[in-house]
Amino acid sequence: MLTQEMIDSIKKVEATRQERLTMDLPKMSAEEKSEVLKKYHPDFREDGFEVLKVGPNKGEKVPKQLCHLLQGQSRISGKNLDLSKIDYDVDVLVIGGGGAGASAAIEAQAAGANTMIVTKLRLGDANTMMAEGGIQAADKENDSPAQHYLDALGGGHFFNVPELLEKLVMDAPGAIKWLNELGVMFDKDADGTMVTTHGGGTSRKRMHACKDYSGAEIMRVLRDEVWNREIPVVDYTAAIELIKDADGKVAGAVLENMETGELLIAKAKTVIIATGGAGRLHYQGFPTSNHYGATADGLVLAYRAGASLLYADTIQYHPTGVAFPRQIYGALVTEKVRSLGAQLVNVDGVAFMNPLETRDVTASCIIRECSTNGKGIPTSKTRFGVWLDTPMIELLNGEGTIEKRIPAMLRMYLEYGIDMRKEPILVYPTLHYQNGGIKITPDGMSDLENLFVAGEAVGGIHGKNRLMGNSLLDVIVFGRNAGQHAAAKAKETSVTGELSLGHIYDYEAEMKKAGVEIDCVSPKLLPTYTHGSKRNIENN
Ligand code: MEZ
Repeated sequence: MLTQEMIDSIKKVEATRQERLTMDLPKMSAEEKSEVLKKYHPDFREDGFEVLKVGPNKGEKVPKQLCHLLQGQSRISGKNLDLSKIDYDVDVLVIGGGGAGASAAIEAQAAGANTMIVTKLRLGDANTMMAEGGIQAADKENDSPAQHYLDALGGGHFFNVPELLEKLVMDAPGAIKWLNELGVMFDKDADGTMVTTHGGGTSRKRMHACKDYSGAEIMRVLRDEVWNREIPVVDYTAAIELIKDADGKVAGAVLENMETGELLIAKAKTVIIATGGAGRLHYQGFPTSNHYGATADGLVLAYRAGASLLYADTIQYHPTGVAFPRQIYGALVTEKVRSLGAQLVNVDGVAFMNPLETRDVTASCIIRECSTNGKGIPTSKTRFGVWLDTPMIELLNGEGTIEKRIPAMLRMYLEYGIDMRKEPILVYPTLHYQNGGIKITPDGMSDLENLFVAGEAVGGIHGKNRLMGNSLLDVIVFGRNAGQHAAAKAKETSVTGELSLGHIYDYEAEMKKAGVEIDCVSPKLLPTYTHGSKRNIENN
């Protein structure tokens, strides 16, 4: 039920709507952006971070919850494991069943490698499935990979690793073609031309979409392809530590059956981590748009084994998470809503910014509006939101646009009696993406020999802030890339001597020496939602 305060504010939004329809909302200057980021972006809140005491990134700050997990107690600690008893023996072991894992497995198998996917939930239970707005690729005549590169570089504050970004944009048109040929039903005009839109920070319309369930459609097709190819999938089984061989090369993983707790050994010539993000760690008490399994497991496994992280202190808060109703608090309201013309409007009916600034800037401006400026709309005793003026979409693009272009969003709100075609919706930033992750080279390999990484677990592609649609893209580009290189590497490598977990014991010894106070077991695998932990997301 809308409160009286909300109803009164909606009247103000309606009163200014006609004038705002033709209003040109200016973009912010570099100085203005930098100021608002420093003041309001959660990445700049010192109390949200802790400094690592051990490992390759010792001395660097990372989000508190991640720090505790990276310095947590191993799940194999105190357990007597027989590493000579091998349960699975493959060429390429893919850890993770989302878009990156599936793409990697498809390519690895196509290259002739004996490939297996292991996933703690089911194939497709991943952030890829939750992605809504689309996937970027410069494949129209007025666009080019160079233009795409410049947009993403600016969005990433010039921190993107150049070789990784180059690969992302150069391989993008091929990624769309691959998906299209596999059967993804992209939005197309009557003549078959792909429909493309803008996203925040893009200079060309290059967002390809499948309505507002682009990720689900892509995952549907990738999952079918994995099944059609009969690639083995071991589900409800988590990887809990990496295994090395006598030469220190990564050579498999310890697995834990999520139902029985049984520990299993998978030996592999190469391993691909495709475990996704960390939204379910609820950094700084934020709600999240992420899948239930997003608990940074891959980062923990790789870090303990000695792989470096890059930009692990930069997190993306999607500007428009649901702020009301509370049943879907934090769920994603796709950026496409703003691409289609909806403005961000405060309690007084004022459009306070251009809605297509980059995500970090937009999220910061919303936080400013709801905090210092006192222009947010209360959604509970402690929370606020701002309006996303969705009826503008129909006025700007014609009646029926919302149903045609963002039908899932329309349905989600109708479930709660809110018709976004007629009334604006309330939004607030939600924890969406881990910009940083495990450091890789363009062939997808981490610092560790034979350990490859793909998807959201990678750091560096997007610099310190990713643009919309570049995540589904990196999942495909770097997923396929890791699969191809891991398969090629598997052909020329062999597992030497006995399997070992010595690196885990060395890391434990390093933590003891550094006086780390261990307060959790990691990887976390699943989030804990108890009454006690409810306060995690109450602070906002
Ligand atoms: O890339 C994303 O994160 C994306 C497309 C999200 C969205 O707003 O739909």
